[in-house]
Amino acid sequence: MRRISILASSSALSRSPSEHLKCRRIFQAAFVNGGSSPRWFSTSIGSKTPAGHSGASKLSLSLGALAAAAGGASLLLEEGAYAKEIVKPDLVPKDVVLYQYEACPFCNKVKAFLDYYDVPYKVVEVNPFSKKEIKWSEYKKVPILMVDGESLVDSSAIIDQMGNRIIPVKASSVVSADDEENKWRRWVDEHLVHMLSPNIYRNTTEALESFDYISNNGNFNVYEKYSVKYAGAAAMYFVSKKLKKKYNITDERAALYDAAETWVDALDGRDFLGGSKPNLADLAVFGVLRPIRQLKSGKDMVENTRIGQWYSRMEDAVGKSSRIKA
Ligand SMILES: N[C@@H](CCC(=O)N[C@@H](CS)C(=O)NCC(=O)O)C(=O)O
Repeated sequence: MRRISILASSSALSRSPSEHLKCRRIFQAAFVNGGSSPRWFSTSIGSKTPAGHSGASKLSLSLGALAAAAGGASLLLEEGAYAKEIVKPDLVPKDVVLYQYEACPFCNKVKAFLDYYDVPYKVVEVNPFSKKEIKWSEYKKVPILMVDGESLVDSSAIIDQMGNRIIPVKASSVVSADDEENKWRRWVDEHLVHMLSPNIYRNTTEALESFDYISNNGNFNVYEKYSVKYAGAAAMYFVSKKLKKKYNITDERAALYDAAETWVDALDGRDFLGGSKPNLADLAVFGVLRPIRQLKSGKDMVENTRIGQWYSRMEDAVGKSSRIKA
């Protein structure tokens, strides 16, 4: 369903000039809300075109009349401007199964890719203690992606191989070692992911919050589920202190904010690193941040850095999960 957001003028003004230019479906009207506080709301007005964002936005509301009736403060009416990338149906694999831990950043990187390219996939949640779901595999980490009977391992390699398969036009940039996209994909694997554990387990409250999420979403038997929350939180609290040393982090929050700001600087005023659409680096950053977004560390990051607007654009572009029932 196409979404029309009505944004009050203050949030409209917080958008960058490039966003104003690039959002193709913006309608401006004058409206009085009696000086009340800014707010936004959404409504569905119809179904999406196959491309999700084609020229079908013939919203012919008489905004002038609305404006005339209301008169006064400025409002923006904006359709969700970004959409998934549609893959040629014959390139989409028939059977895709992701072996994962729900909260694992590498697994979420793969899911961001599959969701954005709308590749249907089943999920098998692996028990981190027994790993019985991946007994058949020599590789003992997750993610493992089974694609039409072939098992792919390691998140970046999985994305490269899937990218070569379903986005042929991208193949040359995927293999080129030193382009911008690859540089930032490497930054995700070599820098950004290391910011996560020290932040989500940084004190007992946050470690418990993280393990509450992990124990409720992971594959644990009933005994593990209740013990993992407290034992896991305690263990990871100490592990995260070691990780801080290993990666030379003194203030973990400052390091997370710094990474977020570094990413926004890399965007250099563009909606996405990929320009008007996300590229594989956008998807990688979004994927690894997604599991922490609703935790205290993720909320703090969005409140204290400029990353929020890009993150919202990514949510819009990646859209609903393409996960199907196993
Ligand atoms: N480089 C790998 C790293 C994968 C990884 O370290 N996964 C963790 C989960 S987040 C794992 O499976 N660790 C081993 C374990 O849980 O026993 C990738 O990008 O996929």
